[in-house]
Order: sequence, then structure tokens, then C-alpha cells
Amino acid sequence: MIADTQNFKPFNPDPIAVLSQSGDWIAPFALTLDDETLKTIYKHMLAARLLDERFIKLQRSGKMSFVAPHSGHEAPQVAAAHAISKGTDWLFPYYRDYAMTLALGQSVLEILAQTTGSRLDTAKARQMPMHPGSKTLNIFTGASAIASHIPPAVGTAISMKIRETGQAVLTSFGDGATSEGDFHAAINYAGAKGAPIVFLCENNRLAISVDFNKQTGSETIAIKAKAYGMPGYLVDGMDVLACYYVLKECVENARAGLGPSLVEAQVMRFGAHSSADDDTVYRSKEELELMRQRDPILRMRRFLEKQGLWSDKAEEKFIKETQLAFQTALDTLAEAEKVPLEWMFDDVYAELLPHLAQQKKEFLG
Ligand SMILES: Cc1ncc(C[n+]2csc(CCOP(=O)(O)OP(=O)(O)O)c2C)c(N)n1
Repeated sequence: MIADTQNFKPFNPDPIAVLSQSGDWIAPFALTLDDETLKTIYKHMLAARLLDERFIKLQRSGKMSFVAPHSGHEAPQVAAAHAISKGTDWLFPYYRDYAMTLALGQSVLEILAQTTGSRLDTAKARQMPMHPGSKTLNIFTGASAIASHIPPAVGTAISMKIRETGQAVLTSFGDGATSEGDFHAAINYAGAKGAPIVFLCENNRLAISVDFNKQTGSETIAIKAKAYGMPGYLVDGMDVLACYYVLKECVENARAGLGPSLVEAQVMRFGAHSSADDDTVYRSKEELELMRQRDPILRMRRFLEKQGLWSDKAEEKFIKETQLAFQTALDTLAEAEKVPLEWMFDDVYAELLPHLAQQKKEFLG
């Protein structure tokens, strides 16, 4: 456990924050992260924001079929990637989690190959965009059905416990996912078994257009943890360092055999639910403007500037380098050959079933 920070109080109705809006350290414990890590956390959030903006341009220009914007969700996502042990622990993310996979070390080329359905995609272009996964980074690829990745996340954690591997699992999902049976069955069993898992709810108070208050009678998601026999933490999801310290403590508790935790990060979704919806129908420009004033990237930037760790010049240089990295990856993808159509029929059956063999023949001509 982290000696300086342990014992965040569960079920506290006030969200845990360590940075003020103006970027001052307000925690009752001392900062333990070194300057390089602080800068890396910021760079990961900024790169993720730029990636989100690029995703939208790619979708508008017909190079991606679908986008679920993650702007406004960067803090818990980047914090989660820093809280787990890369390549050892397992991540079971959901569709909005590209800031998480980017911060964990998934390359821009790999991410863009997947989201644009390229031949270079490690999933052979057979997954819908916004369904991240990585064999080398222990990132499970979920299905589109909301919350369906949570039961396998718990199963994986229980298996880690039985085999005494010392690993942990972190799974993330939105507030809408907590209304699904899969969520309840899985978190209940994790509590019963003391599974080494952290449940991270990125609560943006919307499930597409459905308001949080129509989703649950609970005041918070965090409080539900009590009924499942685990601590629940409410965190300011626009404060990346608060998210980091809470998630880190929960991951370390899981590894130490203290069982699961539920973390609710209160975030704000700056974009539409996805490229397939128009959020101006269900929320006002003014509401969005107020949300943007709480931008997690601005808050962390103010903090870094006060520490003398960041400047306009550093920002400009980093943005340029990141955009160049995106362009280099996109150029590589543009040079790749087309996805072979027969891939669609591969890797499911050792021997193609007769009706599929027939379809393949007709399809390929
Ligand atoms: C089982 C199921 N029901 C409905 C949908 C359609 N759907 C896709 S995303 C979504 C909203 C999910 O909201 P939330 O879990 O809060 O995550 P957010 O998108 O807000 O990050 C819905 C209802 C689905 N994919 N799967």
C-alpha cells in the first residue's frame, strides 16, 4: 500500500480531489510522484485529446466508420494506465478508453490500424472501431454489448487469485453499464470471492442521452459497493492525480489480497456519445461550456506550470511532435495493402463449416 496516501475514506459523499481548479495541491498528504512522471501523465492526457480530435477528422473524412469521443474522460483513463503494472496486470476497458490504452503504451500505429480497419491491425480488421485490445499489453478486447466485458474481467481476477499470481485486473465502464445484469452479477461474485479487481466507473451522467437520474435511484455509483462487500470511492474524475492515487491504492490492495474495490470517477463527456448521435438535441451549449471550464488537461497544466515543469513552448513542441507521429502512422497505413477479404472466414473454426465454405466461395467469386 502507499504509506503516504492509504486509507482514503470509502463512501465519502464528497469526491476526492488533490488539485484545485487553479492547479494547487490541496491533499492532506505529500505529493510522491517525481517530475518526469508528472509530465508524462500530462503528456498522455494531451496526446489522447489530440488523438480524439484526429479520430473525429478521420471519421468525417470517411477513414473511420465510428468514433466514441473520449475528451473529458482522460483523467481516470490515464490514471488507470499509470496505476496498474504494464504487461503484468490486465485491463478490461470499454469503447471510450483510448486515452487508457495510449497511456499504457499502445502505439499510435496500432491504435490507428485498429480504428481504421487496416491490414496492419493486430485484430485483422475484424473488430469494430473503438474496441481496443492488445495481446502484448494484456488488454482484453470487449464486445459491443454494454457491460459484457465485466464478467470475464472478474473471472480472470478469480483465476489470478486461485493461481496466486499476484496480478490484478482493472475494468472500466460507463454509468449506463451499471444498470446491466452483467455488472451486478460480476461485481457481486467479485465481492464474494475477494477477487483482485478494481471496478472503475467513468460516470459522465449520460448513457447516450439518458440522464444518470433515470439510470439509478442511488445518489452515487460508489455507494453500491457497500452492498457488494467492498470499499467504494467517489473521485473527481477531472483531477488526474486524485484518480491516480485512489486507483493506485485500490490496485495495490487487490494485489495484497485485500479484495476488490469500486471507484466512481465523475467525468464530463465533452463530445457527443458517438459519431452517430447529435448531443445538441439533449444538452445546451451553455452546459457544455461550463463543463469545458473544468477540463482535466487545463487543471493539470496549471499545476505543472506552478511547479515550473511546463510552458507554452513545451506545449507547442509536444503538440507538433504528436501530430507528426499521427501523420507518420497514417502514412504507413496508407501504404499498407488492402485487407484480404478471406480473413473474414479465418480463425474461428479449424475446419470451415460447410455453409461457411459455401458463403466464402460465393463471396470471393
Ligand atoms: C446491452 C446493450 N444495450 C444497449 C446498447 C446500446 N448502447 C451503446 S453505448 C450505450 C450507452 C452506454 O452508456 P454508459 O455505460 O454510461 O457509457 P458512456 O457511453 O456514457 O461512456 C448504449 C445504451 C449496447 N451496446 N448494449
